[in-house]
Amino acid sequence: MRIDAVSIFPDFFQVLDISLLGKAKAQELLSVNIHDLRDFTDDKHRTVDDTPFGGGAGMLMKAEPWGQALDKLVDSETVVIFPSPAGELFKQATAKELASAKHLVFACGRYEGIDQRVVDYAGSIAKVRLISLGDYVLNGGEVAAVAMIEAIARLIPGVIGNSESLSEESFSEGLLEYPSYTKPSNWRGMEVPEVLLSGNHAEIAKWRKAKALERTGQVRPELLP
Ligand code: 6GU
Repeated sequence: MRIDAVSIFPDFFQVLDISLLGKAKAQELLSVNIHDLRDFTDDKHRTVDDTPFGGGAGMLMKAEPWGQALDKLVDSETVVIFPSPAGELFKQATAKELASAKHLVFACGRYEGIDQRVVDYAGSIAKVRLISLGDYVLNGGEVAAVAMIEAIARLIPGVIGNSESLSEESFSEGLLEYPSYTKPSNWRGMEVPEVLLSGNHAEIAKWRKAKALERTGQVRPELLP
């Protein structure tokens, strides 16, 4: 998979060079390319924002730098993602869907957002998704894009190296993950649940399922079947 991200703060994406994604890139399963939106301006001040028609607080991102960036990066096989609190919710199912794409472009807005015609134009040359990380407001799309890229990239076949850890994690069966323990079996007076020390795999699986259901019911009851 190829991922491009466009932003006025390319440094936000440096964290992607750490660990998992570093491995994915080393295995050549993924290439990530970060672009500075200001490189797509032609004026001396490298202007990317302007005041909104109709008035209102704050600045909007102007269309043409985005137009130039999209023209360079997008083809008909691209999925263009606009991180936005006004978008559909990003879920594990969204990550799975996007993990099979050939090419993703993340268009990261700042300020009060991007001129709507950029989204409409992107939709005329490629598939477009407006995607939100959750019901709260971030200062820009970069942190959301980094989170989405990590969630997507670890699902690319071959990246994680242990497909069982994918099938047993939270959301893989629509439930939150059961609690886990490692050595020592007694830590500061707290014991590991005895069934986990029993070696009885059927009983352990039963216990884990019950704990996953219990935890999901307590904190995310809307996820229960
Ligand atoms: Cl994707 N962008 C911004 N700016 N804020 C958000 C978000 C995205 N998701 C939740 N809040």
